[in-house]
Amino acid sequence: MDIAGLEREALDALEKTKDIAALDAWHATYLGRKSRLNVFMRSIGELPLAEKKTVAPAAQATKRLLEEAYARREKYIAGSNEAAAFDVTMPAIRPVYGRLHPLTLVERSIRTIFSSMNFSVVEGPELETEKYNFDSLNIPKNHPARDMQDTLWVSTDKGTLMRTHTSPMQVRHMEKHLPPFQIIVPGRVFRNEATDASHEINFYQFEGLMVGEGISLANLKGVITGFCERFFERAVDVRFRPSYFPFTEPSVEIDIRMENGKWLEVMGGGMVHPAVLEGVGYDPAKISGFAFGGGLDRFAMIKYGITDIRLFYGADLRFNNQF
Ligand code: FA5
Repeated sequence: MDIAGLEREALDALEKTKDIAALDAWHATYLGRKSRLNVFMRSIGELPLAEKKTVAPAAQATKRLLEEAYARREKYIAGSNEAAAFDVTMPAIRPVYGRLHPLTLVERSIRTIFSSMNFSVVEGPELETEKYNFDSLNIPKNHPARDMQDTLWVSTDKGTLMRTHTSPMQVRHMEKHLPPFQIIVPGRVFRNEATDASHEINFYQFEGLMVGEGISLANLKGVITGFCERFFERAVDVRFRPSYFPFTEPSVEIDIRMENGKWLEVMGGGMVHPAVLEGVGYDPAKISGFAFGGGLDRFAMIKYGITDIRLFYGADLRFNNQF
């Protein structure tokens, strides 16, 4: 038998196979147990020794070559089937993109606006001590003012609580810095109170504090009004009402008129109480400051026209994906 002729014939036939069935048939003919090549190889043993020595290696070489060619062809056919299965005219699968939560968007906007007004952004601990959350803010033990903010105490650690407001950072910052400075403190706060459309047990505040010489309530009004106009990108009605906080004197509550005409309380604020200034070693005769604590969720509600604060925490993607 002519090995070289068989090899050429097999390679020609291989190139004509277009699918797996044809390839299988080719394998049976040229490489399988009953293939001509195999039958021939089995008969080599009967050849005279001299012939055997040349024919056997040639037959082996052909077998290897055909096996390699077969493997390549198999890959090629599998690949071209994959290409056929991929229909480029099919509509694409739309990737699901993550989105930023509306409270994150509002927090970022607050950071940006106050930074541009030369405020530094600092953060404080959510797990606070009674000392910073109440005592150092001129809220004595057993004073009814403590009841203004229902507290979640940490039962395993006496004197430890989940901060009820961001105001403890006023004192923490003043203890470590000398005026003048101005900061904002965005952060999460916790209160043990009943929820309704404008109250959550877990919500966000942003504290503001500006301390220096000659700081007055007029500065607070100017900063808050300027901030609101930048934040809402329109002229807004801001109302300052007299109020009471133990750590400010005088104290104000700040409301904003919503689109439905109703006023919503968004902030407490005032002039830092002399007792608080003295507590951190400042001289109240020389140094004064204003502070405010804004309800971040409330600002988000007004900005996006949301009438129930609880929607922010419902983890409903139909809500979250609208922002
Ligand atoms: C305070 O928390 C004071 N620390 C604010 C302050 C800071 C006064 C600095 C003076 C100087 P108040 O409890 O009123 O105050 O809360 C401040 C704001 O947080 C409110 O105006 C309101 O916008 C928001 N807020 C209060 N309670 C809730 C609640 N349960 N859910 C959502 N927002 C709330």
